[in-house]
Amino acid sequence: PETIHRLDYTPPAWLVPEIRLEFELGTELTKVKSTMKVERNPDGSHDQTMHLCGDNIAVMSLSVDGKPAEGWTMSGANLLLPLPGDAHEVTIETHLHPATNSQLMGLYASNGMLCTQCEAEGFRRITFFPDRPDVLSRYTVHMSGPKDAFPILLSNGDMTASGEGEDGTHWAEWTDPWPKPSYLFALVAGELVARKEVFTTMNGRKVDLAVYVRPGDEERTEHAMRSLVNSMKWDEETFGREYDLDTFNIVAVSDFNMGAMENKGLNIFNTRYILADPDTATDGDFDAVEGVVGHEYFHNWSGNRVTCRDWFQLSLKEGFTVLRDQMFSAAMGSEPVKRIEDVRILRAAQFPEDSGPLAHPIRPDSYQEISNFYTATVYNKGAEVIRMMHTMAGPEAFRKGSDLYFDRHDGEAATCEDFVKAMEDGAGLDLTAFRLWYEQAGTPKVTVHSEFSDGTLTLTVKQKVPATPGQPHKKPMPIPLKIALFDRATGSHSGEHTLMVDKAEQVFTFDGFAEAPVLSLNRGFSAPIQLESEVSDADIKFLAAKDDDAFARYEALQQLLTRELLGAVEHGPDEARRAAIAEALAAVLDDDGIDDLMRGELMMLPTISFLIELSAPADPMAIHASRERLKAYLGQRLHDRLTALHDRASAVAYSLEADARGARKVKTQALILLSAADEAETARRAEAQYRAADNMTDRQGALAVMASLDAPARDDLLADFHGRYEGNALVIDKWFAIQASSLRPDVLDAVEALAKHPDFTMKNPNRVRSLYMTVAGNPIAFHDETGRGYRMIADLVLALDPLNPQTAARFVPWLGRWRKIEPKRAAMMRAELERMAKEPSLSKDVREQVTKSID
Ligand code: HT7
Ligand code: ZN
Repeated sequence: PETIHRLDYTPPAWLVPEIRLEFELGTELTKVKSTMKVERNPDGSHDQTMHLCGDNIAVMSLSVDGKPAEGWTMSGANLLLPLPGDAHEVTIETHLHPATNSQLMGLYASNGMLCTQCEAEGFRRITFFPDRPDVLSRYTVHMSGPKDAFPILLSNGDMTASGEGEDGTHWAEWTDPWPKPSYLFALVAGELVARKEVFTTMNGRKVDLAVYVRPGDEERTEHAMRSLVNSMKWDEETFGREYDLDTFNIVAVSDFNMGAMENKGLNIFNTRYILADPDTATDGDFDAVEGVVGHEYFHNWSGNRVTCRDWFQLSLKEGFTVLRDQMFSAAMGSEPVKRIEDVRILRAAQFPEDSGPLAHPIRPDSYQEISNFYTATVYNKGAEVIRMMHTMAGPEAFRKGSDLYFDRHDGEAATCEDFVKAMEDGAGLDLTAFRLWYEQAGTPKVTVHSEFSDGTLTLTVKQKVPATPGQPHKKPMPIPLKIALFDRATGSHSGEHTLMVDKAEQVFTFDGFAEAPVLSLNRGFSAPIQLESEVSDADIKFLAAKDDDAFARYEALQQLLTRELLGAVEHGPDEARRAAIAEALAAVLDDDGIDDLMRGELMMLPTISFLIELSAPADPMAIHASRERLKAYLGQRLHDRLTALHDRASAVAYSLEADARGARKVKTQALILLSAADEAETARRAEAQYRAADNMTDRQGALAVMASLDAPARDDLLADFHGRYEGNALVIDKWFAIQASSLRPDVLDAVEALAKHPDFTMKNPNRVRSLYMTVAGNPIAFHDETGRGYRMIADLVLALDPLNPQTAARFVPWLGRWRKIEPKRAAMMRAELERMAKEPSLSKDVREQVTKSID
């Protein structure tokens, strides 16, 4: 496959200022007529030929200025159209078959309705077009179809006309006044019902809001609507961004490759991120709905009004929008808890990517298939990079930078460089060296060595950015490292410092201490680095108890836990350290000053994926065993506190308020710690929690704990859960995932049986992910010593690839982590990659991931 390089960018030779699309809708056959006003780009090459992308479509008719076109040719799937003048009208007809579109890109059928997904390169599956984000057009969309099958007809912008046709058909016309790239085009047709509300913007304009779902689901849209209204208000208050159409529609569809899509004025969502009520959605699901609704809405400015020049700039919209959704969720809930969750995701998903064969900078230099670059690096590390600018500038100056960015580039297709320049000019920062974060892949490793004499503390900070594919030699990165120096006697500090670390080795001194202070480093996770600190266990324990930065307090406990978990793999448990951990956790359980949402975070052990990262080449089973051993130890040592906590939290009535959510969180965390210590008692408590539950958080939490136990009630509860929620796709997804996450030795047998269950289908990405992504993330299953877990994932990729290459490709990176794993398993993982590579008909998506993962 062809490799596309960032530096090869050239502006388009032809522009399309206006397009009219006419759809005759049908599930089996949809006819599309596109009429484009095209004009030569004064800033482009003077190519006489217009290049129109296509994918899996054929030209049914083609005319230029009303006459049949002459001299056009096909170059592979693309159309080459010679045009003699500077401006023309081009009309093309294509035929689509939505019912058989299993890739879920372009126009497809889902659960009886028709919908589109065009980012990144799906529009070319609808009509021939210069399908690149720097070609911006005004769209008018006319659609007609049978009224009984498609009573609701939606597209971008506002509806400008509608009417009845013949033979039970009807039509609607939608006009979007804002020029947009083709990836933001959307259309939805089907039987839908809506929750509606009117939002008044900061300038008093009324906007009609609607959340469309399938009949029967409308009761589960209240939280999505609330989240949308909150997002609109928050973006006005925090970034000064107002909505710019009279209509804002959201539609939930059950077959979707990703989470959601920010099409202008018509966001399309995976049902998973819209539907939520207490009986079917956990607190985590509620949070995810809020975050994703916010994310897609925020794209209206960071992505739509200012879009990307080319796909290498993806982080321009995604990194910035992730930061915006993180800030929004923090503002709606608990800031420190949200920060902890975001860092946990970064460490579990992005750090492994950054140190593996698929590592790439947040602005990649090349790709074969752009869908493979919707990664944790582009999204989450991209957000961290902009967060560092926020840290360096402070909130007011950052806002000046973002205002300037939006003003300067409104209506444009911009680059990451444009964003950085606007931040420099608006926020008054010098980001010359900081631009390295866009260029270099890899997580910097930072070590801090401290010495104390005569009242002076000397910190020697060293950093090393590891080599990554294509980048063997790295320069030191500019790292804003927030620190505080604690007085041992008083337990307080005299203020935070932000050290700008930008050399391979640097020395910082601090005077005026009577005794060596305790170091609190990278507070708030001010930089996305791996910190190797020499801080003693005693000092970490001090911070775990006393640090006033909630994130740093969490971090101190995690560090202590990590030391013990990895140390025990090498040379067995360290009694003194285990006791220190138990004491620190006991303090967490006893501390009335901590709310339960934070307590729940502090009770969680580091993820196996993060521990593998730190101990490569890792024996995943040894890490898992070490984790279970520590859980058992803590479960025993803290037994009375944990059961008391479980009892206390069980008495709290259901509500969506923070206290009640916190109670549910600690309830299940207590069960998790207890489960490794006393199976029988935990099974009794889990069963009681399940049977008493009046909400999904408690029910799922109890069932997930139960799924790993060998308890008599286990199978009954699993059957009860399935029976209770039969027909509710999102909850049945949970039923599959709960079983695939089991830590029992028979988990792979169970997964094989589940793959044959009548509710399992390869056609629905949520269902496939619920079973197999859970297997890939379950160390007991995936790293089974026979290699069966690896084979299962490779078999899945090969079976899914012909149907849905994008979703199939997302499983490959799990096998690509072979270098991090001990040699015997690594060889089996690599062998599966080699087996996949031999398959001649692999998609471009899977082939790119497999080839890069083997090297
Ligand atoms: N911007 C959206 C990306 C997206 C996507 C990309 C490839 C294939 C399918 C997709 N669906 C949505 C999602 C977002 O970041 O908001
Ligand atoms: Zn996004």
